[in-house]
This record gives sequence, C-alpha cells and structure tokens, in this order.
Amino acid sequence: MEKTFLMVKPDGVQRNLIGEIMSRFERKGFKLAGAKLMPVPQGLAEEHYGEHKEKPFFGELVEFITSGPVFAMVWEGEDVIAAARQMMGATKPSEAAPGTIRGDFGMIVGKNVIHGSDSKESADREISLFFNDGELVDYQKDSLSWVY
Ligand code: 3AN
Repeated sequence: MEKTFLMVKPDGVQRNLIGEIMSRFERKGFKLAGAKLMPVPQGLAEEHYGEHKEKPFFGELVEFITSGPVFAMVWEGEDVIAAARQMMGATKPSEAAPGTIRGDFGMIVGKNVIHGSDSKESADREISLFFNDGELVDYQKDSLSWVY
C-alpha cells in the first residue's frame, strides 16, 4: 500500500492543530503507520528542503522549520500521496480551497501549517529522512476491510 510523509509544521503545532489534522486523515480512512513530535535539526531541514536550495526563500524555509517542534507522520492508503495533497490544499493559503487544511487554517505561504510529499520518490526519500524502519508499524486494521 502507498505511503506518504506528512508533517504539521511549527505554526500548526503552536496553533494546536495536530489533533484537527490527524483527525481529517483518520476520518478519511487512511491508516497511520508512524508519528512523532520532534525538533528538526538544521542538517535534516537543509536535506529535506534540498530541492529548494537555489530559491530565494531557502534560508527562511530552513529557519522556520527549525524554529519549533514539528509533528511528523507517515500515512498509508490507496493513492494517499495525491489524496493528501488535495486535502492539504494549494501552497499559497490565499489560493487554497475552503475545506482544505491550508484553505481553512493557513494564513501566509511561508507558514502554511502542513507539509506533504508530492510524489512517490519524495515520499520514499522523506520517510527515510524522518523515520527509522523500527518506528513504522505494520498492523492489521479491520475497519479497512469495509473500505477496500
Ligand atoms: P508545497 O509545500 O505545497 O509542496 P513547495 O514544495 O513548492 O510547496 O514549497 C515548499 C515550501 O516552501 C512550501 N510549503 C512553502 O512553505 C514554502 N514556500 C513556497 N513558496 C514560497 C515563497 N514564495 N515564499 C516563502 N516560502 C515559500
């Protein structure tokens, strides 16, 4: 089953949105494979945002993500990567549709509450950056037999 990496950013943690965000993915029907509250060390932040190294906002991005704890998660399900991106909404909160996480809670592009992998390659890369194999749990969820 497909997996994605999602992270409540420091603004989401400070604004008490962890439960709200987890609840949306739970209710949708996805399965939680791992989760933890953690600070993001400088090196990890630079590696995670490596593809934006040349962008003018790279420094700001790294500074923000290291500014307070994040809530890192791995969620599993059919097409979860694309579905989670839909549920997150557009990068710019002003363009994110109402009903999406960024549409409902985001205020500015630099502090847009949540990160989610945008492809299978990014998901694999980001999951292994943030989680050890032993931190991901493989288990049976009987309620999913009603879904699939
Ligand atoms: P997304 O998070 O929707 O995949 P990306 O990958 O284009 O968006 O950008 C990564 C992160 O960089 C975004 N989550 C956003 O917080 C930040 N970002 C994107 N564009 C800007 C910008 N113009 N100014 C500041 N931060 C930005």
